[in-house]
Amino acid sequence: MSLDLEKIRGEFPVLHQEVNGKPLIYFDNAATTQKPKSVIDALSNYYQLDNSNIHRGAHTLADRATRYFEETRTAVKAFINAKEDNEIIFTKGTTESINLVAASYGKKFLNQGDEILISAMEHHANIVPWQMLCEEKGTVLKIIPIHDNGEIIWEEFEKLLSERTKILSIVHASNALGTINPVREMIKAAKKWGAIILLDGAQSTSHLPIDVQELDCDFFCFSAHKLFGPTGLGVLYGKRTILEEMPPYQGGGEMIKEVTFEKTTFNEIPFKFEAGTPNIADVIAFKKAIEYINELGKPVIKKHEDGLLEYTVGKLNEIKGFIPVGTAQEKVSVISFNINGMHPFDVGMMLDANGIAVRTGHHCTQPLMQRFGIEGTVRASFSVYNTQTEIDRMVESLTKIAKIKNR
Ligand code: C6P
Repeated sequence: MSLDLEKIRGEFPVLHQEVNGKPLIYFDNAATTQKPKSVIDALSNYYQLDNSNIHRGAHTLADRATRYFEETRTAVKAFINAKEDNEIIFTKGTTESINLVAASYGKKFLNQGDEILISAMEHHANIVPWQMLCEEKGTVLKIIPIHDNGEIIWEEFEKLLSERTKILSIVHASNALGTINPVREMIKAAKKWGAIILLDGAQSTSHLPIDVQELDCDFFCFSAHKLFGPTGLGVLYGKRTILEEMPPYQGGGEMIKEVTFEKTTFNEIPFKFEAGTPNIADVIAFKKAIEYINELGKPVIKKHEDGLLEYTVGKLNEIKGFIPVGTAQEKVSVISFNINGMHPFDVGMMLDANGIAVRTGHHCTQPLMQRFGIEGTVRASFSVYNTQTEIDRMVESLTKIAKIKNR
């Protein structure tokens, strides 16, 4: 099945505007995707019709809002094929999900000398929480090195595994390079040593089918805003048996069973990890984003994006001065590059002057940029609503930009 791009584009109001006098071309989807009308309407409808606090009120609106909220949890469970609803915890985003695991699981189960394994291509969200834990507990952070094409060096990964490896926390798809890591094989290898696995699915969940049971990961994290959902909302999936053993992350309302001044007992999962009034409207609207993806079908979306990626790489390789960064075999639709002799920020500004939105800089992966000996890159990342015509316009602009320094 191929996509009806005109219809799809019609569902995203933000795309239909001019920027700097040119029709907007939005190629910053790895930062955040645009939102379809169904998601925007769900947000507005919630505030117009259902606004209420959840899990507590004994009135109709509260019941309705609670039901809608919990329906999203069930939809997320199905979306990533978790076993149970209570394995789905709503957070602020991938960042908070990883912080929750580091702070809760890490504090309880990790000890001095234990090792946490991450890769050289991690986002800061999958580096800093572990570093903070290492400071506190004397655990050790180990880094899996990568090849020049942006793939992990398998032999080095295997060498780093030992009985000291307590956590493997790895990005499923790199935001800065696009690399899809061989997580199935990595999980199998790390499990042999008894490690707990966390997958950072921030960039994979919108492109790849996710089956947490088949993957056999212990934790899986992603952000709603990168898959057509609202900002400020994320998911932490955790295996029930592990979540039940973990102490709460934050204290407050909702996460308790009983409070006295002497002692507090905690609620069941997932509520134990959802202290305070949650992001009700965004959770409810997120169900529409999941439905949107399910209706189109991830394989169809991925095929479209793969086609765009291949087409772009072919065209950009023809530009004198084009330097790709990250050329792994398996990639999501992210293309990172530099133009010889030019600062990525300047390239980004010139593209913006033509209405083309890309991200420039280190993409919150400073150690990765250091690995490549660069300050940053220009990053174009595609989504389901992007077209070949838009790519042609970017290529045309970049050809002119590159000529400034590469005649
Ligand atoms: N990457 C990008 O432009 P939050 O900010 O919590 O929703 O997601 C953090 C995060 C974690 N891991 C990966 C692989 C990510 O790509 C991101 C977010 C955005 O690449 C914003 S820095």
